[in-house]
Amino acid sequence: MSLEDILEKIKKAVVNLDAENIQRLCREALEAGITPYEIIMRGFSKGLEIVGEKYEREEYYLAELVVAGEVVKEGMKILEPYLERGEVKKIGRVVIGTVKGDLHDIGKNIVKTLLRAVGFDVIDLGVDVPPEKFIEAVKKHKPDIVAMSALMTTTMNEMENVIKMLRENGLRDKVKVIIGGAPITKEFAEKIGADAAAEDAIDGVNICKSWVSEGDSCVRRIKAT
Ligand code: B12
Repeated sequence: MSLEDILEKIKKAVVNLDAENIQRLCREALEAGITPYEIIMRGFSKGLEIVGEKYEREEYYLAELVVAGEVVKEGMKILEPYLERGEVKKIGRVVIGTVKGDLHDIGKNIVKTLLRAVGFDVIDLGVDVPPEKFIEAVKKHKPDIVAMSALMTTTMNEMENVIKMLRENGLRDKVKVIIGGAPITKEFAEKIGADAAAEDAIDGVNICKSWVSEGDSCVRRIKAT
């Protein structure tokens, strides 16, 4: 079986809500030398895209969205140990969360795992995070970066509320703000005063890395612990 075939099978397992075979397919893919990232981007994400389209066409309903999410989570359990590199030198600290009203966390969790893999200390606030909780976490953990995820056009505006509240609390110039999620664009990031919008998880991780390695004025390197 070619590498393309294996990735195609993983994509189809997500679309067909095949929780039974997803872990076996992920193991096969890793054994064949496919990277966890390729499995995520070309298998899981492509599959979830199709699930979303089916939902829009009313071929799938909420129950199927839930199961598709679970299938990916099962698959991620196999990939995560390959993404976590154990003891790595800490290069910075990120507070991450999915904004208020939004329960989507698959993308946010991928970003978290990759950030940890490259050496960030990541504080995950979870889903449906109100602006006050982001502010509280910034005060408490003093991160270099605040990262927010939103998957719905109806919740993305919450990101602006977090940025406004950072400003009101005199914290905006102490952190970089990166946003991501399917509906997020660079134009939106500019409009709401975020520092960057990520196209995907890797783009986001690269942007965060560039901020800490640039030694940006508001980015404080934390000591390896
Ligand atoms: C799975 C899913 C669910 C699952 C979520 C499970 C979970 N634990 O996350 C469940 C069933 C809970 C769900 C619920 C709902 N969903 Co839903 N869901 C999806 C689906 C199919 C996939 C989302 C996903 O995980 N994609 C894969 C990940 C990997 O992609 P991603 O999140 O975009 O993340 C990538 C990048 O964007 C980036 N990224 C993401 N966040 C961040 C953050 C940072 C900082 C960075 C750097 C990068 C980054 O990195 C990731 C990897 O590259 C999408 C369809 C779609 N095409 O997106 C609909 C979709 C998002 N859902 C939708 C809807 C309507 C709903 C519901 C309202 C349905 C309902 N009637 O109840 C509810 C809302 C619940 C709520 N309050 O949040 C709509 C949203 C439409 C809109 N208004 O914009 C979509 C687009 C489906 C559709 N086509 O209509 N959903």
